[in-house]
Amino acid sequence: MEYLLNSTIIALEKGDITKSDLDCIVNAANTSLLGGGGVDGAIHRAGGREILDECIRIRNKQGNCPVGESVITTGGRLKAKFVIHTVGPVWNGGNNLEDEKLGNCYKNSLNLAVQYGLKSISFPNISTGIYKFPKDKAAAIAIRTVLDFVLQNESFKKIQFICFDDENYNIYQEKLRAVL
Ligand code: AR6
Repeated sequence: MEYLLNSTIIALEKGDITKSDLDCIVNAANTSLLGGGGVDGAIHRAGGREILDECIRIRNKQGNCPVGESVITTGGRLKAKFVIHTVGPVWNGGNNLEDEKLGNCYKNSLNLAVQYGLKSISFPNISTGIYKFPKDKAAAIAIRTVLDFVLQNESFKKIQFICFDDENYNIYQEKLRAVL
């Protein structure tokens, strides 16, 4: 499913983000940047050692990556040239700035992609797996943050939401239909 907002295509896909051929994919990482399960594990497995080596270099330089912030590495063996690693909040009842932190993940990742001159980006459903952020709420934040960004910044050709599970896909489909 694709929509046009200003000059940016907003796309919704179902599937595996490691197969994406966009300029960059976003990883739902953790503060250590050293890999993990879920989409993080899949990206490191598919992209290979080069990604981890760069994560280790970044970590040695700046320490842990704070929640809501993003760093960029090579895409290694992936089709995507770059991976933007962002750290989503763990859901902890909703009164611990979870919404704001999740919005920051999307905003900071988009800003980093712009800094690197990247024209297309693919997002997984950050925090909605192991970190247990409610999917409906997470989708609303992701969509609002991305659309707000696009209304202020025309530099992306394509921004994709890629959903691994049917539940997220159906939620995104409904919400995007309602606003675009
Ligand atoms: N492609 C796209 N989406 C995927 C893929 C894939 N290959 N695999 C899983 N997802 P999660 P989190 C979806 O748990 O909740 C890691 O251990 C999945 O269905 O990967 O942010 C990190 O190191 C879900 O909708 O990330 C952290 O410790 C979404 O990706 C922790 O998990 C996010 O699920 C981060 O937890």
